[in-house]
Amino acid sequence: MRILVLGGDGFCGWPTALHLSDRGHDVTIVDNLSRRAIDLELEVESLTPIRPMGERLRAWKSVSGRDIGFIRLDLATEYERLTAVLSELRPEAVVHFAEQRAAPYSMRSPQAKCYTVDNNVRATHNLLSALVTTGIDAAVVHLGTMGVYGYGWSGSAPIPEGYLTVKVPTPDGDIPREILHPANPGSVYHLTKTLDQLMFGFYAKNDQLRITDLHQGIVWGTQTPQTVLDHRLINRFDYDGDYGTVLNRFLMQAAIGHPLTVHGSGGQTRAFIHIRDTVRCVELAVQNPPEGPRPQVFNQVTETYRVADLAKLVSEMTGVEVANLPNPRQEADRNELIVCNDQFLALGLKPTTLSEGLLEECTDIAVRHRHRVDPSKIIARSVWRPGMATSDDLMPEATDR
Ligand code: NAD
Ligand code: USQ
Repeated sequence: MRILVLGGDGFCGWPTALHLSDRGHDVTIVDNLSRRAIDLELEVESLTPIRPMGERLRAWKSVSGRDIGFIRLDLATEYERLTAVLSELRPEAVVHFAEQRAAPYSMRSPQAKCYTVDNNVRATHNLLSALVTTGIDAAVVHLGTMGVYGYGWSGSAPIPEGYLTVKVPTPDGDIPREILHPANPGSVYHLTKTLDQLMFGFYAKNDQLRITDLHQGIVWGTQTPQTVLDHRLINRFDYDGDYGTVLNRFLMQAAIGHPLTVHGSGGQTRAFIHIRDTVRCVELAVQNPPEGPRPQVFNQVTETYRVADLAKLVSEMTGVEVANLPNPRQEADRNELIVCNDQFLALGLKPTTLSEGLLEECTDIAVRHRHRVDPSKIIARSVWRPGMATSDDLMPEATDR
């Protein structure tokens, strides 16, 4: 298939582009490289030394013999160019990763809140409108988030895949309806993903766009079978307080002997998926577009864990202590989370579960690149409301180097 990977320079997009190319698809990456620009703004770099896009693509050609195209384009602001690209390439599938994806970054300042809303909402809407304008009937696969459901709203009831069956009371008795699961975002970033859902519903109903929204959990790990083929293909590894996600942060912290930064009690339960499964799930979604007049939602999740239990696991594996820090986020201190993921399992996904081998692989990467860590970037300092407490640096001697 001809596939556009929007956001294909990012943590999930890059390995997905390689995976799809490896499977014989004709892949073009569209990205404005804004994630690299945000690294400059935050004065932090991926723990792994990611190469410039041109070098990445040349490396892929040399190991695989396959070409991946690249178009530098801002999906949120360059609507005319987007329609031109769609008309020229006529993709059969479009995978949409191209949004500002960090919850802490989205809360760090009024400017970051506005940027996240402008960028994400406009990027998604531009894509949908451009597909209608150009008449391209591509399967759209969007990377959404488990966070649209919120945490704790449904207690111990399993979270369904997008739609909830409810009874609507009428004078003639209750009638059953399937509604979009109530949105309960926990950050401005998550809020944008709930808005995406409404746009998908409208464009599926009005224009018959074929859309799959993947409600993905927290992605962990770094490498896939393709990114290990050459050091220039290495995937990015975010460890800083804004973009680093919890399990990768713990593994990196263990590699440098930094106490594991549990926010609050660590009673938060979250859903996880390994990056190897992310790329497989996206391919399954591309191959299985919806048939009906509404978006299809898959929960792209393989396991759930409590943050404190992850910290305990990493601590026992590495001997590094756990630190319970003030939580910079406005979130429940403890929640249950049971998630349905039957659709991907039915499509043949064999989940990669959190195993010591994979944790060690990730720690190895962190150990190999630990000289690149700036310990002053580890503590999460973006707060949900002004005045919320954050921790001081836990390794000030290393920070002052
Ligand atoms: P990332 O920031 O590493 O990658 C996003 C890419 O999109 C970047 O390369 C960025 O430059 C590009 N981009 C952003 N705005 C753009 C625009 N307006 N025009 C063109 N390109 C643009 O993020 P990621 O971790 O790879 O996440 C990808 C997607 O998956 C996001 O939408 C995110 O919400 C979703 N997701 C990620 C995770 C996770 O744990 N990383 C979990 C669930 C869902
Ligand atoms: N946490 C810690 N210590 C840390 C970092 C995080 O205790 O050092 C806690 C947070 O307070 C939170 C949980 O771990 O309770 C998860 O935080 P995270 O940063 O790993 O994940 P999150 O902010 O939810 O965002 C990530 C991605 C986002 C994606 C989301 C999927 O950045 O793009 O949408 O995971 S989900 O969480 O399922 O909504």
